Amino acid sequence: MSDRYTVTTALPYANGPLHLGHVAGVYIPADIYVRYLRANNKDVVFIGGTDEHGVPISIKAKNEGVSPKEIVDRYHNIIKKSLEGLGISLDFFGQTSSSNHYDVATEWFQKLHKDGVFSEEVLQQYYDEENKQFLADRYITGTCPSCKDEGAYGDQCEKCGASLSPTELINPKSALSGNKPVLKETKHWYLPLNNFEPWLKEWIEKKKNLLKANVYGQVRSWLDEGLRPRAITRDLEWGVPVPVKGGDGKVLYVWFDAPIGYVSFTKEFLENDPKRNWEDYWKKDGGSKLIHFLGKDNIVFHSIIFPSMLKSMGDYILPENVPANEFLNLEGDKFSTSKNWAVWLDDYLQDFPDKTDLLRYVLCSILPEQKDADFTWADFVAKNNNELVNNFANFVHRSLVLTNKYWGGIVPAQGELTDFDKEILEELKKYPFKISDSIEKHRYKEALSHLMKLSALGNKYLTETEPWQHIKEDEGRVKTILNISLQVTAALGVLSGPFLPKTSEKLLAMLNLTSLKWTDVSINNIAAGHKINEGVHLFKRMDEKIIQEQREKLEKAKHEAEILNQKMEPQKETTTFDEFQKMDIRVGTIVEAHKIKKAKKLLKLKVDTGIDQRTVVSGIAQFFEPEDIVGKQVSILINLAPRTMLGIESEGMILMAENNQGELQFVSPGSPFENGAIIA
Ligand code: B3M
Ligand code: ZN
Repeated sequence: MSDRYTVTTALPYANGPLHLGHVAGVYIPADIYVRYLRANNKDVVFIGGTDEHGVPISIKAKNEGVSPKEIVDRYHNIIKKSLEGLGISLDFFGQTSSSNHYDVATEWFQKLHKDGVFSEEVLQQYYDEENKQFLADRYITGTCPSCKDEGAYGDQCEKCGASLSPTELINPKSALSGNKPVLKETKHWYLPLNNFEPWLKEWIEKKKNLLKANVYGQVRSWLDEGLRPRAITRDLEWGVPVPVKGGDGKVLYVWFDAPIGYVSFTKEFLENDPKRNWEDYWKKDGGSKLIHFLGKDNIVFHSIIFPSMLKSMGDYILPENVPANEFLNLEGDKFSTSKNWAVWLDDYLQDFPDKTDLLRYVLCSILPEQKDADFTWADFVAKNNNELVNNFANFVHRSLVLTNKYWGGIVPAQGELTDFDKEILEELKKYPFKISDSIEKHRYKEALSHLMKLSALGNKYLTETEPWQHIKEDEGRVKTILNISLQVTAALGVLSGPFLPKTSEKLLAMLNLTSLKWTDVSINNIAAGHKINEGVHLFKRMDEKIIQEQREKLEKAKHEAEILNQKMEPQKETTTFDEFQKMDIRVGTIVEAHKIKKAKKLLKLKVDTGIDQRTVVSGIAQFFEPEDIVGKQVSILINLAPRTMLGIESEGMILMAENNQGELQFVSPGSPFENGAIIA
């Protein structure tokens, strides 16, 4: 292992809080890895932050009537606090809207521009004439050419996942005005990925054995399809301004500036550090290994686009590995912000403030490393009760309690060893290596299962040797058994550190052990004669009613989102009082109602308007039976110009209320009222 590491976590967009999907895909594995490296005395920087550009952020700001900066600061703080709450041990959590980031991204663009890396193209792009704005990415919607979904965006169809360009949309519409956009000429800069293709192919092939199969497969298929130049500028206001001639009114594409954030944040973090220099973590001379943690939708950016940028910068290192994860689902369905189908990290921390290690444990045990995985509350409670309480905490508790009970907390010495004792110690010796090996291969689920097998081994040892049965007749034997149990317990204290940091800390404090290092964990972890402290339960049994409570909470949030998402008809244009006064609306009573042959939707009504009795044809047949509405009081517009429908002259209109589902209700007086009364 080289001794220096630059570890990054993909930067979530700062327009919402984090949910467990983000946490499982990126932060849990990254934090385990970094804690492991630190425990092995490696020199690490662990860098994360929020991605604060891109159209969705501008749209959210516009909808709320606030500045984009206000939005990104708000969510940056929420995200940062929740990650700290979960014990994600990032060294620095930056913002791509910071002035330092603007400086670094500007330098990169200028250098690559000067070196002739980019190509330029003048092209036709959609433009909203009312808002005087080009419509990049999500500012334009329309029908997806692949699946025909009507809600596709200019960069992607969320229904079928197709990646799109705005001109491919059928019936394009501006997300700003709703108008049909026009094509207008504009100039953009491109990163000609095609130029990097031969080099990328070679580089990826060399890494084939190191990369996870899902990552290699995705990169290979991009390369096999052939790379095309990719636009790296946009006609937008919010973003890093394009810092070269002709760049007025344009900004860097969010995906160009965001990965540069890893570099700018490292720089900001180490700015005032007299001992460490940011360049050691990014330039070839420093020899650092760059590891990017991310979800599968970000693979191409970290294994094709950003490496091409790093390579073009000349003296920068390239990613050593890109351990991307698949997606986590929730109770069988995809996490969805818009449908509010999510467990939000900040919510979890509020509901379970003292259960952060439990969440880390559950997420690590189901990490979507090779394929999508599912988080369920039933599994959450079961894992707590069956694995953490019954296995891990139970073993630790028995070792500590018995030592305190028999010898006042003084670690007893080993006597003569039986074959079984030797077997246990032989096994114990292997665990630090097993766990290290899995972590270094980015197999975190497997690493955690080794840890749990070690505590199961300890449990089995105590259960089979039954020291409580022998304390009276053979104290020497019991001393050996407890000594060995405490060797396993101490190993668990250190080896659980990357996965369960708080538990590890508590356990080591109970053992009164501060000096044991990962690299020293073997069979002599705690010395005879050492004084330990009282043992407390590390995990508590959970009531199964939590499952129901949390499921109900999910359903409730989803239902609330459904109501919010119901599309209300947009408000009509302003009218005047005089215009409104022209309508003569009266209370009337339906005195006759008949079906009309060959017209499924229409009823022929006779209405008493207080002035006369007149015929009205009304499109309500699908909702009301004639016999049910005779005698009903309604509102009727009596001065509507007569219209003939199916040969029947209609002399007015019955007012109806219509909801989103197209259901109808009469607009009637609250209690019986005179026919002919004026409604105004
Ligand atoms: N913000 C995309 C995402 O959250 C993007 C990652 C940037 S990493 C440099 O999925
Ligand atoms: Zn589609």
